[in-house]
Amino acid sequence: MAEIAAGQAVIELLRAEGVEYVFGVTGLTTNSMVTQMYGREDIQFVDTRHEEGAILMAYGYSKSTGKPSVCMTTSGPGTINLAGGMSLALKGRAPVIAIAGDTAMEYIGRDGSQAFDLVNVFKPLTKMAVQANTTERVPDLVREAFRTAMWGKQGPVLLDIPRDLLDTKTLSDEMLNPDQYRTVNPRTSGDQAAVDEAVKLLLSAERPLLLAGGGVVDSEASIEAVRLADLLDMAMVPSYGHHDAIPNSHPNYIGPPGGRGSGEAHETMDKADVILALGTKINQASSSWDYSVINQDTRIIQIDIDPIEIGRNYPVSVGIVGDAKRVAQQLIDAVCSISLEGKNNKMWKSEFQVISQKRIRRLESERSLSADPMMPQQVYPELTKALPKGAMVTIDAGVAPGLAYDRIFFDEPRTMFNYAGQGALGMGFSVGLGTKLGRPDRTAVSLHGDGGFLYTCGELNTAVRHNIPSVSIVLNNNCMGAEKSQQKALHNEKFVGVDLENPRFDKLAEVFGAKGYYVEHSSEIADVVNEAVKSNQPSVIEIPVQEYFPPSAPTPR
Ligand SMILES: Cc1ncc(C[n+]2csc(CCOP(=O)(O)OP(=O)(O)O)c2C)c(N)n1
Ligand SMILES: [Mg+2]
Repeated sequence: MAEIAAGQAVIELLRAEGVEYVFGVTGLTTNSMVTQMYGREDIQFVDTRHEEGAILMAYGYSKSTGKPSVCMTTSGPGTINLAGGMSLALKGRAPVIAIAGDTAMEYIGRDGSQAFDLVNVFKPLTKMAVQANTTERVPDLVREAFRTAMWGKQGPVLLDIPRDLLDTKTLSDEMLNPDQYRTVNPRTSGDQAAVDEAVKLLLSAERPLLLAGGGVVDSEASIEAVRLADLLDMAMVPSYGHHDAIPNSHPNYIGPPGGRGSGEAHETMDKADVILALGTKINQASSSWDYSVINQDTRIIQIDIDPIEIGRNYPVSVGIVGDAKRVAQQLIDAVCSISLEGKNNKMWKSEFQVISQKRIRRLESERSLSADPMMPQQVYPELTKALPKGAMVTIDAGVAPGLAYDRIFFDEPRTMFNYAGQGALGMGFSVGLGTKLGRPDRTAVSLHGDGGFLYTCGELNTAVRHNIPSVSIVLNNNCMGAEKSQQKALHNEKFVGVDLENPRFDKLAEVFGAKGYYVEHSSEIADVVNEAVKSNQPSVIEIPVQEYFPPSAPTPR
């Protein structure tokens, strides 16, 4: 490559990775890069109204596509504003690359204006946080950022570039393709002896259960997971937050575990004699990490790309390090080499199908609810009617949106997005926008409480300017319900900081130039959601709902 402006070289390095959007807010220190996107169609700067919105959108983009995403922020406060979203990207295993323009080298380490030790601020929140120290190193460090974000268990990276390394500088770089500097689509096979041992255990099982985790989504192993479950009559349960790992309409599907999941999933997990934990660390929310859900006698086969996760939370009978898709295929091959039909566990299948039907009946019984304002449960069957195939749903924290865990059915991977064990209220709106930018062919819906929606709803302005037609549903119970329920149960109803007075969210949307809808009757929900989707404009639907604090899903112990 001929000598070009160093800022332009950074943009070309991003283009080599196929980056189409850079999310961020401008600042003096990034202008040499940002202005290089002027007038370009192949790469656009999505300017948000706050850096947190930028990184949350990047997160949604990565999770909906499986591709790396990029945000670009300025020195000090601009980049520090990424911390919340960065911690979500770490917990949610999203390859988000944050390029931070820093102050010039001469202001670092002497309390210069906006100078902070960003590398150390972000070290615990990233897979790698590094500062460039010469202009010539920048291309290699950009490649290192993508390599790090994408290998193994994916995650975020911070690349700090002091502005004087780019401003007025030029670079020439031999532009490499990603497959020249990192493994693209890497598939690590599992140890064959361990695979054979796992198959022996699976074939001896009478009540096998597949626990499908985020690794199944990340490695696109859903088809193999279902094939295994079919071959061995395994009950299927997703790990909490990864309900889209396996099709929820499959006859072997039970329901999600977790406090906001289903007691029926817990009941089935408890009965299993062998659990095949595929692509999962067996997260805390799925099992509480005790024996209240998983039976102490149950034998566990665990498959994870990250060796540190094997046996970390439960003792395993067989542990296999590898890519979920590749190892699942190895298991299928090994089962079929013994018997092409696999092994039927008919009695178990009829037993777990009775349990899954119990869940369906429990959810159906909620259809007879009626109240004014409506109960939040009433929203879900109506919303489900309106969701087209492959719709992506982002669930914010909060008790009313949290009812979605047990009540929305996911049939395709990369359609469910949540706070991923990071737990931040308010992530939903911007993440939902990012999913829509990533997959414009799919409908994107985000579910919020009234508390969570105001966190980043300033990005309604970004949605309108950049024409991102996501549909946001605000379940308004006029309180921080999840916390009010705690103060009610554990603190003698001394309510502090939990009752809210809100603006009308539909009117707020209209002020921003988005569509606003207000729905008081459950029978209108499906039509309004359909209308919002058809409008192809950013839309906010406010639904007033009762305060309702459901008990946690029951556990066997
Ligand atoms: C960043 C952050 N701050 C605070 C909390 C604690 N928190 C969890 S849920 C919640 C209230 C949610 O209220 P709302 O969004 O209205 O949903 P609701 O529970 O009322 O349905 C709060 C304050 C959190 N999880 N994350
Ligand atoms: Mg609320």
